[in-house]
Amino acid sequence: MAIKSVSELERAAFQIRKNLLKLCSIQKIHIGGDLSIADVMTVLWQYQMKYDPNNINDEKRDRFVLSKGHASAVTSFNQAAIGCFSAEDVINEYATDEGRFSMHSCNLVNPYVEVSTGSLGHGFPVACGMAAALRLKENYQSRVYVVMGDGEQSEGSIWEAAMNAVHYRLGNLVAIIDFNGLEADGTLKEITGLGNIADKYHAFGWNVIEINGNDISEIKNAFDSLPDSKSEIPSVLVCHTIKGKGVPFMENQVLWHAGKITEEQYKECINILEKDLEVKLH
Ligand SMILES: Cc1ncc(C[n+]2csc(CCOP(=O)(O)OP(=O)(O)O)c2C)c(N)n1
Repeated sequence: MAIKSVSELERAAFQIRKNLLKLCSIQKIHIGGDLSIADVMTVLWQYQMKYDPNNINDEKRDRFVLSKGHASAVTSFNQAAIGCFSAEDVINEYATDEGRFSMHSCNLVNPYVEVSTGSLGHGFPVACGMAAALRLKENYQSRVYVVMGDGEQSEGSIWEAAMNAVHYRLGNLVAIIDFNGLEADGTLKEITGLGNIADKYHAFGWNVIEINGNDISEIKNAFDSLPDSKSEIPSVLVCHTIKGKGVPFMENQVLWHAGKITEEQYKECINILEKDLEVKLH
């Protein structure tokens, strides 16, 4: 059942962060980029997408591709929230030999993953192909949502896909860019420096929606404003976010691209997040 209200979505995003930090106190995960995109992923999975965990091969389902495949934990916890499996499953099986969950998304072991990802720059072109294929079906309604990193934009395949999505009129494609300004080992500006990414997609012919990607209400409005899946122009949500969002000692810190926290740090984080939620709900 989709969540409708902003306050319920705030609570859901809090629970996602809590699960992420619990896992992070047990295993090393890509916590920085999980936290930056946590709000968008919560609204996407728990409000926006048409996806029935009991009928995952339904032709009418929306498709999701995690092009920044290292944000696997935040994806799995959202899938747990809608009933694909439990959050405890994710925590217990993460990075174990027989487990379905690990530092990248893998559909060989997890049927809820549409496409295995982790090598950056590949998920986006695959998502374009999926959107094009769906448009060949009569009466299609499905959208394809694809989440990318901002550092990932420096892969050449991204721009080939961006051109082709417009050429093939993929109005059922929704690209989401986690624009957090940091990569794995430096800032975006130091490494490739994208300039104005919204202008670039606009110049390629995309419908560009620019939002604060850590504001649940703005995210929800952005999804509500998407053109019909039968429209002919692909949409991109440029989401300004903070890497490590919600945990002050991780925010905007390159070193927290991936890592593990102590039990004490976990308790400190939860205290901060609880206070933060209280403020948001009042
Ligand atoms: C093709 C490829 N090159 C390099 C890497 C190593 N790598 C993993 S995450 C990452 C940083 C990506 O930064 P960004 O896209 O901004 O994502 P964020 O961590 O901010 O979510 C890199 C370079 C990779 N996974 N794939």
